[in-house]
Amino acid sequence: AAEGQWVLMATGRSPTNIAVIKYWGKRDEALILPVNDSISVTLDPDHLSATTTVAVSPSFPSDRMWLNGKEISLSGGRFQSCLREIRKRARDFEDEKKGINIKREDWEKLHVHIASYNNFPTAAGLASSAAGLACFVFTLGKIMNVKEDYGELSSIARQGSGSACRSIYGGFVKWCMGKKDDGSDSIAVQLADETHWNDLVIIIAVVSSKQKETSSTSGMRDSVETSPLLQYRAQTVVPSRVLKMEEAIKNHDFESFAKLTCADSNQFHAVCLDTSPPIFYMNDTSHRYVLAVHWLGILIISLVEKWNHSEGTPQVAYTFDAGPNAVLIAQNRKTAALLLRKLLYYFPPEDKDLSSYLVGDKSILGD
Ligand code: 2P0
Repeated sequence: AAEGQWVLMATGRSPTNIAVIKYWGKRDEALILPVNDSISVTLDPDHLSATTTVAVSPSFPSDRMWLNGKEISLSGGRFQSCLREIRKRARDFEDEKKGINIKREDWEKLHVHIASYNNFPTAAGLASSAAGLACFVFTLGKIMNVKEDYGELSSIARQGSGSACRSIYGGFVKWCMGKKDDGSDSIAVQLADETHWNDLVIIIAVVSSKQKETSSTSGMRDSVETSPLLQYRAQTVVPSRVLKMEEAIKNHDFESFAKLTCADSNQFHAVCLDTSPPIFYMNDTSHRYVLAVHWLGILIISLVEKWNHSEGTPQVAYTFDAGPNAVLIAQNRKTAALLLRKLLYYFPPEDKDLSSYLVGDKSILGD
C-alpha cells in the first residue's frame, strides 16, 4: 500500500465435507436451492481444507483473487453473489491505534484481495468448492465485521456452491432445503458437533487424480431435467431417510448409519445412470491401475459389501461423490486399520514405501 495507507487482513480455514445423504438437483439454479435436504460430516481441518486470506485496502483498485497462487477471475456470478451479500451486511469498523475507521457504507467502495490455498492437490479430483466457498464467505464476513449467525452465513455460502453451506460448521450438518422461493430458509444447521462421534475414522481412497468429466453443476441440471428417479428420490425416499439418519447420528447407531450411507450413495449414482445421457461417476480409471481395473469403485463396493455381510453387521460404510474416489467410514480405529490392510492387499502399491501413498494419520496402520 502507498504511504499513509493501510491494509486490513484476516485469515480463515474451512474443511471440506462428505455427504452421507446426498444433495443432487436444484429447484432454483440462480439461488442454488436444492430439491431435497442433505446431511454431511465435516472433516478434520488438518486434512482437505481451504485456507483463505482476505485483504482490504483503499489502495486496491479492484477485487482480485488467487487460488493456489494463480490468479482466477472473480467475474463469475457465484463469487459476485457472495461478495454482494457480505458487503450488504458489513458494519462499521474502527481500529484507533492503526487509524482505521471504516463506515458501513465505505465497504461498497473498498476492494478486496483474496488468496486461497487448498492443503490437498486440487487435481486429486476431491471436492474443493465446498471448503473454498465456505472459507471465502466466512473470512470475508470476519473482515467486514459482519455479525450474522452461522445459519445466515451458510445461506450466503450456499449461493457460492450448494455443498459449501454445510462446511460452515464442524461435526454432522444438515442442509435444510427450505420452502421459500427467496431461499432465506435454505440454510445449514449443526446436528452434532465434532466431539459427538469422534471414534469414526474416514479413509479416502484416491483412485483417480483426473478432473471429472461431468461437473456436478451440469450433471445435476441434466438429472433434474431427465431423470424420473430423481423426483421419486427427492419426494419419497430422502425425507424419511433424513429422519432415520438424524436418529442414527444421535444414537451412535453405526449399523443404521452405514446402511443409510451406502444406500444413499448407491441411489445417487442410480439417478446419475437414470439421466439422459447417462452419467458414470464411478467407472473412471486410476492412473495406477489402468489395465487391471476399470471399475475400481465397484470393486471397493463389493469388497465392503462382502465384508459387512460376512460379519453379519456393517463394519464400514462407503460413499462416492461426483467422481470415482471412495470415501470409507469405519466405526473405530481398529476397523479402520483392518480396512486399510484389506485395501493395501487388494490394491497393492507398486513400491514398498507406503508413506508416499498414505496422507494423514499413518499411525492407524499400527493398530
Ligand atoms: C453432496 N455433491 O451432497 C453432493 C453429492 C456431489 C455428490 O454437492 O452446483 O459442487 O456448486 O451447488 O455443491 C457437488 O455439488 O454443486 C455436491 P453446486 P456442488 O455433496
